[in-house]
Amino acid sequence: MSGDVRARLEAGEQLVGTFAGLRDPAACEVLGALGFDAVCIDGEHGAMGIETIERLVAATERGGSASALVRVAGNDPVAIATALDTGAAGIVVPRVESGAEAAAAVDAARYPPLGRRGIGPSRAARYGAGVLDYRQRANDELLLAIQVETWAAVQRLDDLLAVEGVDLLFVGPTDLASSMGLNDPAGPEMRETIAGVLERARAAARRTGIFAFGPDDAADWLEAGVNLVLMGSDLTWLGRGARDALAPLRRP
Ligand code: 3PY
Repeated sequence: MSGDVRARLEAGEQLVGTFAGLRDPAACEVLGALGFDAVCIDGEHGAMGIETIERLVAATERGGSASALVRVAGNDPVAIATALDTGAAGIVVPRVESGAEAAAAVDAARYPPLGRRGIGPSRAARYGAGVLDYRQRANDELLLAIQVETWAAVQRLDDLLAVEGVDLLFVGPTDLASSMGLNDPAGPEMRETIAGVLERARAAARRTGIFAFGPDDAADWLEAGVNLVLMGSDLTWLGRGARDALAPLRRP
């Protein structure tokens, strides 16, 4: 499987990753070689199918320094199982809003007795050659993160926190702000709401994660003790890099 992100988080490391939304494996290979701890392939937004996701997981591994995570399209057992079967080190499940939904994610992501994931000897298990070893290690090693990104989830946070088998609560500030009717995902009201979520998760001995818009934002969340910060995406870096390179050439 693609890296040891869960073990590192459990050992107390704070990790920094980024999202991948481009469908060319070269993007993940580059990101995977830059020193990020994780590349999270985004199967939720954009037109990305499972064949592409599998290629991007392999490309991230080729990069050599990052674990490959997959944000699945939704809290769906097929999406979760096929994402893990690619060999990803873990998954991020978007828009989880209740204890029952968190339990469904566990059910789909974990092998019995914790869940009901089916044995599919695919890339994760070396196409069958490593199936017994993988089956034995998967429940202990794969990261299951659920996203808290709606006001309904914040209101039911205690129910989410009570579900065994979830490793990490990952805050999505943009969607959370949107569901609260706020425009600025980095404004003071959001900061306060998010700080409350992080504190309650920590009090329940759960690890936390968050999306950061850039390095300053990421540094603030690391300082605040967040365990996994996923900062920007390949598209962010492409856009910002090109804009910054062009800007001095266009000055009057
Ligand atoms: C959010 O900010 O809502 C996210 O889910 C980040 O990808």
